[in-house]
Amino acid sequence: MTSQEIIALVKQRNPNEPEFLQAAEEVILSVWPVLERNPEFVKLRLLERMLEPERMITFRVTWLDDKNNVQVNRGYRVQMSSAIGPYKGGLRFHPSVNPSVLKFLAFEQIFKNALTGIPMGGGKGGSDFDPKGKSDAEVMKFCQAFMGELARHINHRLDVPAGDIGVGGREIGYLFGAYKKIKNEFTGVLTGKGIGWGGSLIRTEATGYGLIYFAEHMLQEKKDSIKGKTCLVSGSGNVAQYAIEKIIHLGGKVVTASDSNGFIYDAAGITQEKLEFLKDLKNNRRGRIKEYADTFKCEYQTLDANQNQNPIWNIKADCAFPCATQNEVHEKDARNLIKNGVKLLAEGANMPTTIDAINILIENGVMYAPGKASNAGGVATSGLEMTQNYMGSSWTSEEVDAKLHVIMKDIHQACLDAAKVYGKPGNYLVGANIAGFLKVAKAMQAQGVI
Ligand code: NDP
Ligand code: 2IT
Repeated sequence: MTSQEIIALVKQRNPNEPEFLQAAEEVILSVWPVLERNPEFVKLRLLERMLEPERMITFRVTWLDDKNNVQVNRGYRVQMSSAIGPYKGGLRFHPSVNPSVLKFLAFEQIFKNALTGIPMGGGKGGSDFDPKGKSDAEVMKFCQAFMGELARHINHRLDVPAGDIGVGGREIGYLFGAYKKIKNEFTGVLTGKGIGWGGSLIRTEATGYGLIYFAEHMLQEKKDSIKGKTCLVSGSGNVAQYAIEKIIHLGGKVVTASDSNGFIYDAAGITQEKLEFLKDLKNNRRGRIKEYADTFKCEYQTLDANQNQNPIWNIKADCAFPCATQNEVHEKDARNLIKNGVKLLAEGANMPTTIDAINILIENGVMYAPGKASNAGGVATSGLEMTQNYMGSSWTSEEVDAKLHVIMKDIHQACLDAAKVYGKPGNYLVGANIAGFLKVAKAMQAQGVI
């Protein structure tokens, strides 16, 4: 079989799933040299097996809103791969959630989790439920109804969900409470739990902090650092907030942040004080980012999600960190980033950069880190939360942060090593895909045809 034949097969088996095909094609092409060197992997059809979810659950979620109207949503859990550990990955609540989006996320998660060095398989789930504009009571009722079904399919040794877009501390609390009530057991079945009831210190910060630790290692390869760099960040949720915070800690300047309505351009830089305002705005008051621009008198521009160009990437800067959602950096954006002097793009979101945009960045010598490597700090710290739950004790912030540091450093090195062995030195995309793939492939080979 050739790589193009496998791509054709995936297309034929998964029609109308553009995001899944995009993620699949990227991995198939970059790991192909590994298959050429290991005919046994081809014979065992390891890649085709990884591209087929081990199990995928779709279910109805029915709940009553505040006006006592019946609401119907769709829930999912994609249990993609358990080759190296229990299924692990977040839950996304967003109206755009569908099988294609969740399969792409679950597929990426296989390789990301393998890169962390912690034994975790790949999974993802969620719902087309939109938490925006819903009361706390409605979110709670939805979470309870969602868990009413999901609880049958997960447990702390089998499948451990966590947060993602639209699922943060509030939702994890309601989901955990519902699970505990249904199963009559207190276990670490979810990660991202509150401190004091099984959560890990630093899990909230981990994805954003880990992203910047990873970027700092990339810059060190060029004898450079984040200090003094002007940075573009998109999004203003969990990942964006803590990426901004770590850039500030390390002496860099962040000039942008966004939500699905628009973005702010604060040329003076987001300070820790302004960031605290943003956290309160987004996490507690659940407001729109325009309020930041109104309060701090900086520029604000609305965004049109249907355009294949995003003006946030057309600002003079040194580094770019997309931290909102998939396909938010297009071909034209990549050209704008290069024109504006950007030398590094590291993904906080999952698959925020289109394949064409990635190729343009790499061809033009921009250091590019794929999310499955650079945003792995979140799930890695979820892995640390699981370990603490199994042990029945917890580590200090300093201990967890130190472990996160080591994990990001090791992932960075694993990417560089694999890229070098396969003749693409410095190519983090190829390195991440190959290093993750090899670990999972060897486990599948050892476990037989299942
Ligand atoms: P949040 O829900 O906390 O924040 C998401 C942010 O992105 C919000 O600012 C949101 O704006 C914006 N956004 C979401 N969807 C869109 C869209 N379709 N168009 C424009 N803006 C959008 O999510 P997270 O910060 O947790 O996740 C952000 C990204 O990081 C996702 O790709 C996620 O998969 C990835 N990720 C998350 C990890 C985690 O630990 N949380 C770990 C690794 C990756 P608005 O408020 O208007 O919706
Ligand atoms: O995309 C991701 O890695 C996450 N949303 C975090 C998953 C997790 O299990 O912590």
